[in-house]
Amino acid sequence: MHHDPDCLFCKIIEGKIPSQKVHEDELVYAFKDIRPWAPIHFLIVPREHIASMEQAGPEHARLLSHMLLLGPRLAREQGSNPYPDGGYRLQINTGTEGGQEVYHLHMHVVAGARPWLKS
Ligand code: DGP
Repeated sequence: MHHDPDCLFCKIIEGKIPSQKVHEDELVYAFKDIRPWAPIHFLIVPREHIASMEQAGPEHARLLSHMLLLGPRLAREQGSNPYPDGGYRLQINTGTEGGQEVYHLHMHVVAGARPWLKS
């Protein structure tokens, strides 16, 4: 499995940098975002170092479907309000104009507020 010793999220997955774990399994590690946008905000990160969605291919289909299906389950476990009045946001930022800061693929799971709606 590809690993980058200089990558922040690889270091978090290895436990070299502390994090608040939400979930882990053989494919992913999930932990709370250090700068939350909402009361519930965590990241689902593949154990394999894939820089972004631009490097993802058909060989990652199982991983990507796992991430997508895990997001809602973990959002509910973390206390997201029930659908349809509650809900959650699943977001993968990609590249500079996509707002990506950390170049290790990750999916944001955000719930418990609607910071994206202007009030
Ligand atoms: P993005 O912009 O999609 O690349 O989001 C990267 C997120 O990673 C950002 O919301 C903040 C979070 N983050 C950055 N450094 C750390 C860290 O050291 N620990 C944790 N828990 N989160 C981090």
